[in-house]
Amino acid sequence: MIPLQQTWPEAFATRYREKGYWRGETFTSFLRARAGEWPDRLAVVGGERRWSFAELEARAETTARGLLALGLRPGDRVVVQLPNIAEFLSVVFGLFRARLVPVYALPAHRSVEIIHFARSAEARGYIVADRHDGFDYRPLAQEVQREVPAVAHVVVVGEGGPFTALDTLPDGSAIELPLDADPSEAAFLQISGGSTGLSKLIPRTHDDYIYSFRASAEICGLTPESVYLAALPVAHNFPMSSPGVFGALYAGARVVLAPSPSPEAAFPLIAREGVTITGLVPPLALLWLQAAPSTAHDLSSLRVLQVGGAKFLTESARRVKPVLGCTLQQVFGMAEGLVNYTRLDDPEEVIVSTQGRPISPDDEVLILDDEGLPVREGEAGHLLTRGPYTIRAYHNNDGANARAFTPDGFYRTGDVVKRTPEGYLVVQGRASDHINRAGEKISAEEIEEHLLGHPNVFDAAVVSLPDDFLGERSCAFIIAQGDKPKAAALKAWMRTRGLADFKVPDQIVFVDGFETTAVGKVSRKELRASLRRRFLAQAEG
Ligand code: OOB
Repeated sequence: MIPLQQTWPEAFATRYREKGYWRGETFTSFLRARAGEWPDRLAVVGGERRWSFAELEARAETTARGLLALGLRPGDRVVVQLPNIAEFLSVVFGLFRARLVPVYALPAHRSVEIIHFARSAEARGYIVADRHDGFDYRPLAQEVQREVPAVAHVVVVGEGGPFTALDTLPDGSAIELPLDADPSEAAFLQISGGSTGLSKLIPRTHDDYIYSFRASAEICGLTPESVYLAALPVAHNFPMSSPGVFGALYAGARVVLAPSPSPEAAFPLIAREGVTITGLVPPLALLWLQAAPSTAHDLSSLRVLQVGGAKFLTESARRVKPVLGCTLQQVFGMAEGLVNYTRLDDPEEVIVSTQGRPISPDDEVLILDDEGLPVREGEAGHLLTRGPYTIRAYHNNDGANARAFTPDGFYRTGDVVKRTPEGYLVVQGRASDHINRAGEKISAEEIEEHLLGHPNVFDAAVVSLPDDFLGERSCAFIIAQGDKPKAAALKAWMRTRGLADFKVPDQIVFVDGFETTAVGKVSRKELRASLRRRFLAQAEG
């Protein structure tokens, strides 16, 4: 087994330990501690399942043994693609117990994304649900195995079909479980929003990730009496760790998993389970604000509504308290690390008009101009960061690392922000070419590559357009060749490519040509910017 090692220089690692951020805990050790302290306390509610801390731990151990008995070996990477069901937690804690390394995929991902994760993580296993949201994951798993034969083991939660079902894993009672992980090892690989090209893999260590959700749980006021509703897909960093399901379990609180974030699914759960805190992306928060006044469900247990993943406009933010009767918390985070929160006791004006301040006193934040010099206080600039839970490198990706990190280890977030005198960040926009579609990050480049695969597409440029509901929607400008396809047909063709549905362009605009300058072709970045500008000017005029 070759563990994925921490990438912080030793001097930083020492400091983070001395300051008590990194405490040497692991996922396995903290779950064991909770199960020891509160064996019978209800920890996880998902569908019909209601598991105590002891039951969660016992299930994790059975899963760990079963996966090793199946043939996985400590150190192997395992792509996990599960919706918000209780087994998400027993499976990932089982993987940690067996020293297997989860690679988190979203339920919306399809063959293109999963094959990419499996290849770049060199995965040997893939764990899926049988079906979710009308989609059968087993044919997808067959396709992934055909393309990436190294994925030797597929496990299905539910009906196994051609594969092993989770509850019929081979008996592993005689298996000797490995010693617990070194806390400085990568516990799992998270996926990046993918601002250029395909998603990158983000190695997060036990030390750094546990610090981030332990501190988040404190900032969010979690106690063993709290009830956290995972409404967003739990594989995403926000509902996973800000404070998310892990922060909740760490605090001894209860996790409730919602099958969907819609008011129809979530409101009855809030009422039934006495949910005290949950997190949403802005478009969902708007839907909740719309649905709440006329709902028959009692939402009065809700104390905190977190909103993040994309910019929540101040005017919408102002409505949260009067409509839902709870405190809004803005969350501006990234899977690479840095997470900012407004604090629960901040003045209302700070809560509605900023995206919060960092978790840690040791989160270093730089705001730089295009030349790389610090902007004057209060001016907008590029956000760079370094700290006790922000990665120093992506997994196995020298090209991306050279672009995304400075030589002294700052991560270039791609976001453009301002800082208030009190140290709160206000997101202005971003420098990188991705579309933030309701919190889902879409790389313009990745979608352009796909469009170029169509025989009647000569060239394509994908940009974000403002959208009242989604925040941003994607628009593809296309130069056709030969028979010009219909927009609907092109979208339908994109859907057959095995891409997550949210990546299919929302809008397609055919153009005769792209602007080039006198010196020749403009950069794709400038091209996208100018297409976007011209389109918006025309739409307004
Ligand atoms: C979260 O993580 P990712 O990795 O999906 O996306 C990170 C990017 C940020 O760089 C920023 O561009 C955008 O998403 N973003 C926001 C935002 N929160 C995230 N932009 C404006 N306002 C916000 N509040 O999205 C994520 C991870 C952990 C916690 C919360 C969100």
